[in-house]
Amino acid sequence: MTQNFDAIDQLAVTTIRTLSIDAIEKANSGHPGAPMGLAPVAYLLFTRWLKHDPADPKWPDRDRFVLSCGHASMLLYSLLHLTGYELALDEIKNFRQWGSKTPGHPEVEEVPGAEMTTGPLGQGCATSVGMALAEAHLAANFNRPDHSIVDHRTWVLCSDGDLMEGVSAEAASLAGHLRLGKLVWIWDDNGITIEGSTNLSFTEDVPARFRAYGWRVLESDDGNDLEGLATTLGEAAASDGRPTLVRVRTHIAWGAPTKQDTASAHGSPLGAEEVRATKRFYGWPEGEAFRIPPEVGARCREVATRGAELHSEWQKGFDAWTATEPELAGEWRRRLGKGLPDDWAAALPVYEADGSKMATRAASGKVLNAIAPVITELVGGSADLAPSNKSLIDGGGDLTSDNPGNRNLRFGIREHAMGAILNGLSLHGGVRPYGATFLVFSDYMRPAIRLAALMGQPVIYIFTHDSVWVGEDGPTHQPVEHMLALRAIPDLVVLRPADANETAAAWRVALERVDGPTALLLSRQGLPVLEGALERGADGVAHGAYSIADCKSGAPDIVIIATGGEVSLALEARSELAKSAIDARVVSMPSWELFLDSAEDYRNSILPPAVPRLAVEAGVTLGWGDVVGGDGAVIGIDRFGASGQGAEVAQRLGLSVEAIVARARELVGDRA
Ligand SMILES: Cc1ncc(C[n+]2csc(CCOP(=O)(O)OP(=O)(O)O)c2C)c(N)n1
Repeated sequence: MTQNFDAIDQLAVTTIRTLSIDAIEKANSGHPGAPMGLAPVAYLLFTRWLKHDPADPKWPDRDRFVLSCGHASMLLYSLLHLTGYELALDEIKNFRQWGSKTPGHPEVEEVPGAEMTTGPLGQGCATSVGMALAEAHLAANFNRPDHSIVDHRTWVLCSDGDLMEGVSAEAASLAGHLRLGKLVWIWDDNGITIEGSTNLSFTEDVPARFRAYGWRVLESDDGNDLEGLATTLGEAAASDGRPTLVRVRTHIAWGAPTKQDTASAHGSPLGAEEVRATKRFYGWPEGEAFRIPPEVGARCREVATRGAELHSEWQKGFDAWTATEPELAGEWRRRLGKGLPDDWAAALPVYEADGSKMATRAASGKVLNAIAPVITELVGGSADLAPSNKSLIDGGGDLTSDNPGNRNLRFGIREHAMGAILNGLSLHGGVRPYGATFLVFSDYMRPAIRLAALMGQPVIYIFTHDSVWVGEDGPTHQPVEHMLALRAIPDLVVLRPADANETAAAWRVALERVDGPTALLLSRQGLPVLEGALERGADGVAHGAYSIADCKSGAPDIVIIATGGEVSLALEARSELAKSAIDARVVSMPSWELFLDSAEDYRNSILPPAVPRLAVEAGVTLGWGDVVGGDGAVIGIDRFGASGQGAEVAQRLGLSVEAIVARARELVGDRA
């Protein structure tokens, strides 16, 4: 099929190239090479294949487009501007400047039309798998024989660096397994990275690797041949049931006389001389910057017209579907609006403090299963630790290629991809994703967790086996620095509940959060159901900390602050201290972030400024100094753990009732 390209299309491609060059030149910063090489395929995608409506970048049934090689941001901004998104030319002239809508790398909240924040290579590719999964899952649950309200593709532009990163390999493996047929990655095979030729470090047979994952691979040998590229993209758009990798051979900085095919064109402006020579080569006025020929503007804006038509066609179908499926439509609206069902919290289980013990991971599993029938958008799974993480939805079924509507995801041992896929599920909308593994392996997910926080995505992490009480598996499996490491991520809420009731409250906080991720840190070992946690825990957890056992008199002699499993130790210590007339308050502090967010009056009521404080947590002490203040003390673990029985390891590393009592006595002045 011939695609009828004319001189205006060629001119449009050159416009994308020169806009990118000019913006980078003006900013004196940026990456011109990739936009120059990728302009033809990206132009085709945006104008002929991508289903999108520039007037409504949030149209739920739009195709998702991810620029995984975020350093090529000017390519995206040029296309968004030309095709009619709310991104003025002045924004492009302000590329990379404070407050502009054209940040150095695309940022989802800042750039209308950016589906996600990219820049860390590999993340976009892996995240796209979550978007495609969400599409398949929602299509299975919401489409009806006469109405397809969910039917779109997920497209990715990626670079060598994206495909070198392990996270893209993990995600591609899973995408092939799940046969995500509407997923297309377009690989900018330009053979150049920052240090030079890819021959330095990347000589594997990438197409063979992807075929082995179960992908279809298409190849286009000339990244400047619009006709050839269009044929290939057309094939890519026609799914054969497998995800598709399109390898496009391009030239970095195509047209730059001395910089084409060199690493120097990757990440620096071309320079005035080279810009003039490049424009001369393109047949472009040398002296004019940010030039958009009117016929190019008009041609590109046809996308907006076509997009509006596609959107309104979809809307008609959606309205008809709404009329025949009112209940389903209500559910759709609720889910897309990120609202929880009315009265959902009534489903949360409650536990009596009857002396029984329950690991908080077990409590979490019970909470999940109690709310899953009500909160139907909950979809998730574990990186092969579901039995330990208690993360399966009973009766939810495995989400497979044959049953994409099911709710239990089997991520395999792919924590990093799991993190990114959770982001993709969340960014897509319509589902509420959670992922689980041991806390110690949260390190394997950290880049994706950081992006979830940066993008404000309400992903839920279930991190179990949260301390040295893991025991016999030894220091490789015993987290010590992880709580602090997670707390260090801005906008991530970290919650370490002390018992079953606090666990339910922590889930509540996580579910009610719509603008950022939440990590639930849960114990492997059984923990007593604590008195007071049911009555005051729900509110207390939401405030980040509360007094779970107060002093007997008006003011405490000491406040003992603890988190998770250490709260019950602190409570025992309080009873011991009472024997020597030391009147202690125990504060359960499941979340630093929420506590710091609480009103100052509340904080002072929980931690009265004049009272000495002792913090107890089975992790590194770094950071606790700020909580206890200069006169306070911290009991923690500033070393790796050790193999042995959990309770013994903890005891030997200094976490015991006796140790807490002794330190508390020191702080208040020995009264024994
Ligand atoms: C995870 C990660 N590591 C390193 C970088 C820094 N970096 C930016 S681009 C790039 C590689 C550039 O090569 P390629 O991906 O082929 O892009 P091209 O040179 O073709 O533009 C690197 C190492 C990054 N952005 N993300």
